[in-house]
Amino acid sequence: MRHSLSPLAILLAAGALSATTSALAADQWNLATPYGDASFHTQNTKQFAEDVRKATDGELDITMHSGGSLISHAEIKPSVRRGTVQAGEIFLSTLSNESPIYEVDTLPGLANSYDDAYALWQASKPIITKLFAEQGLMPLYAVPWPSQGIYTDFKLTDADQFQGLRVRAPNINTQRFVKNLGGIPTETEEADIPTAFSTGRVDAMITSVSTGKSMAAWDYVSNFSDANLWFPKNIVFVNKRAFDRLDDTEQKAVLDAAKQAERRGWQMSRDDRAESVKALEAHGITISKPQGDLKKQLQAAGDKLFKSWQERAGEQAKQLVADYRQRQQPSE
Ligand code: PCA
Repeated sequence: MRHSLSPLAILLAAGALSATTSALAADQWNLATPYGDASFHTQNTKQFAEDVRKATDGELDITMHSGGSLISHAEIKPSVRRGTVQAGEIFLSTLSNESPIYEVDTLPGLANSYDDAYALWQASKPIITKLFAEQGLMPLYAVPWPSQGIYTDFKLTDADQFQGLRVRAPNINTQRFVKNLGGIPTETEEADIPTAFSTGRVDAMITSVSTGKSMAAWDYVSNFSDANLWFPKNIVFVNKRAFDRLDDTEQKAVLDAAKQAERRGWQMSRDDRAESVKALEAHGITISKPQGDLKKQLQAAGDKLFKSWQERAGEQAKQLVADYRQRQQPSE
């Protein structure tokens, strides 16, 4: 009988080998992300790895494993905690079962523009850094997806159309939002979207124009309701022990490149949003803003979600929102 090794097992074996044979060789890090090469997030993080390689003359070599090729999304954070891999990228709000803090970038009506989303990240960063530190992790940077909207294979004009509709959702608050509207939420990873539609497991989805484009939404749906729900983020983070093992120059290179990646990533998100809108329209997707009744119904479903969060959120989460309100610009 043949045994095949998983990519992770091969990687671990190779790591053990190089650690014993070449103590003086460059540091090798692995960084796992669930998102594919077509995603601007992945392109940004690849550039981050490249910048670190250049700044350290190859002394810190970060290999990206994209598209969930090494570790599944849910296993990335536990794997970085254990140090199986040194770094990872995840969709931050998938951590909302750990703390209501992780829900703040999926709350309707809180941040409706990139500027707001940035102010919210500035207010969140110290608390999230602390929560990560308690688990031996260190955040490097966070970058938002374009705001979330609703894809359907009909023109969405009234929340009644959600009755019995199976809607793909990428995190808990999106699922709650769908439920508030009378739909049936189904949690599906981004990479599984095409299969979920083609096997008839879902009829509609909530995500960004970027994911709509990279998952070829036009193969399954005809309309995008640009509801501007929220700007959820990806976060890139490292195992703190792995970071502490680096020398000063390498640590500085990582932090500098992270700073640049954050700045570049926010711009890439804006640019990708504009390009994706064009691509969706070129493939025949009709994009509209919710109007009239639908607008009110979405607002009501969102308000309900926000209220329930406020009831569950502790003092720290409430303080975060207060801090955000202070940082928020009057309007974009
Ligand atoms: N794309 C990812 C996360 C949010 C987004 O816009 C997804 O839908 O899974």
